[in-house]
Amino acid sequence: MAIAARLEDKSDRWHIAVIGDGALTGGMAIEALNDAGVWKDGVKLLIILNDNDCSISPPAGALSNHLAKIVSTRAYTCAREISKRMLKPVPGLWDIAKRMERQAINFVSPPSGIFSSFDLNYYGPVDGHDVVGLVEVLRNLRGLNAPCVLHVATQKGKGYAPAERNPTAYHGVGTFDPAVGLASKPSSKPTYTEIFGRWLCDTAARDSRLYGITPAMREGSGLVEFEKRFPERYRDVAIAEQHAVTYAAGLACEGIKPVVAIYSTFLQRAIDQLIHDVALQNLPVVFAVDRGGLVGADGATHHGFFDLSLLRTVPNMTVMAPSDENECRLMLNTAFSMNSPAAVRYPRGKGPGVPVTADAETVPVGKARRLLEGSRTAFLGFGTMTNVLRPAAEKLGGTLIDMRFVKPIDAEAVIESARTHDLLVCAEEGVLMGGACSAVLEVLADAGVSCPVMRFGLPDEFIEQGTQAELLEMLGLTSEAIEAKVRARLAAL
Ligand SMILES: Cc1ncc(C[n+]2csc(CCOP(=O)(O)OP(=O)(O)O)c2C)c(N)n1
Repeated sequence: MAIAARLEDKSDRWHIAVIGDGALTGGMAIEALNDAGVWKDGVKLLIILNDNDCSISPPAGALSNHLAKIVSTRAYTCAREISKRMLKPVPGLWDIAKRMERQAINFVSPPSGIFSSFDLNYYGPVDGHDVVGLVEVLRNLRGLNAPCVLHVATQKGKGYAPAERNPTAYHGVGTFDPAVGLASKPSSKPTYTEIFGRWLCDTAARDSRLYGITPAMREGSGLVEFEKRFPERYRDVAIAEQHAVTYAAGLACEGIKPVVAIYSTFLQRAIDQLIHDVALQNLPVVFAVDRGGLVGADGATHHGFFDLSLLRTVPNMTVMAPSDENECRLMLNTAFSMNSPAAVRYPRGKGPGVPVTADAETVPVGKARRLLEGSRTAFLGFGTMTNVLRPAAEKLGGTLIDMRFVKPIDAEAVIESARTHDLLVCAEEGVLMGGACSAVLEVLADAGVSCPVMRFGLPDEFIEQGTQAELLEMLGLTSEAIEAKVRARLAAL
C-alpha cells in the first residue's frame, strides 16, 4: 500500500503495520522487512513492533532473545523523554532529521541488530504503556519520509491483574465476568485436542523416536503435558509453519518420527513444504491436523475448510478423518505406524463422547467401516459428518458407512454402495469443491458406475463467525436438513 501511494503520488499518506514479536518470527514478516529496507524516499511505512516478549505462550527462538536483549540493554526510557530528546537538545534537529533520515534517527537511537541489517531506520524501544508519550513519538515520526521501525515494549495482559498473571490463558477469551475472571471449565468429555495430547504422550513413552513439533501453538494443540514429560523431544519453532514442516522432513530423513501438531488453517501456509519436502520424498511425517472444519468464534480466518481438498491431491499422502474420539486414537496410531506421510484431521472441541478404548491398535489403510445396514440410500460420512448423517440414515432406513479415509478412499465400498442402492448421500465438513465427496464422484466416474449422488459440505464462499452449531444450521448441515433434502430427492427418483 505504501508503494502504491508513492506510485499514485499520495506521498503524504502514512501506512502503519503493527506486528507482534511473535508474528515477527514468521518467515513472511522477514521477507517483507527485506523488501521494505530497499525503499527510501517517499515510502511512508511505519512498522510498529509491539514487543510484549510473548507469543500465546512464551516466545520461542533466537529473535525473541535478540529483542529481549535490546529492551534490557538499551536506555529504555519513557516515550515522552525520548520524544523530547529527539527535538530539544539540538535546535533544528528535526529539520536536519527530515533531510538526513538515517543519520538523524541513528542519532536519537543507535542502529539495532536485525532492523539495521535490513537497512531500516530503527527507533526505540519505547514504553508502549505511556500513551501520551507514544502519541508524541508518533507525531514526530510523521516528519520522516522513509520506512522505519518503532519498537514498542509492552506487557501482555497489562491493566487486568488476572491477565497479567496468566497472559497465556487470556490471549483469546470468550465472554466472562471481569470481577471473577476466567472460570475453570469442568471437563466432562475430552476434546479431540486432549485425545491427541494423551496419544502423543502414550506413544512417546512407547517409542523413543517420536518427536513433537508445534508452530507456536503448545496450548491450543494439546502439547503442554508432552513438553513437560518429554522436553528433549518437543520443539516450538515459533510462528513458522513452513519451517515446522521442513524441520519435520529433516528429522524424518534421519529416522526420527516427527509429529507436526498444526491447526488446519495454519497448515495452509506450509502446503508447499508438505508437497516438496515431505511427500515428494515419501517421508513418514504425521500431521495431526486440529480445528478441521468449522471452528466457530474465531471466524473466517480460522475455519479449517481446505485441508481435505488440498491434501488429497498430494501423491503419497494418506488422509484420515475420525468420526469419534476412539477413531481419532486409532487413526493416530495408524498414521504413526506408516512409512509414508499421513494426516489425521479432527475438529475443534468435543466429539460425540465415545470412550477411548483403543491403545496402540491400528485400522486397515483405505478401508471404510459399515455402521448401519439398510436399503435405498447409502450415507457415506467423512469424519464428523458421519454423526450428522446417522439420525437421517436411521430414520430413512438407509445404510451408513463411516468412510474413515479420504485418501486412499475405499473405492470398493463406494462402488458396492452405488450398485446396491438408489442414492448415495455423502457429507464432509470441508469445501465441497475437490474434497472428499468429489473423491466419491471420481471413483464412480472411473469405474463407469452411475448412481444419483447428493453432496453435503461447505459452499464455495468464506464463512464468517458463529458457534459451530449455528453455522451448521445456517449451512443446512444438520441431520434434519439433510434428511428433508434426501426425502425430497428419493421422492423425485
Ligand atoms: C499463521 C498463524 N499461526 C499461528 C497463529 C496463532 N496465533 C494467534 S496469535 C499468536 C501469538 C501472536 O503473538 P504476537 O505476535 O507476539 O502478538 P501478541 O498476541 O503477543 O500481541 C499465535 C501463535 C496465527 N494466528 N496465525
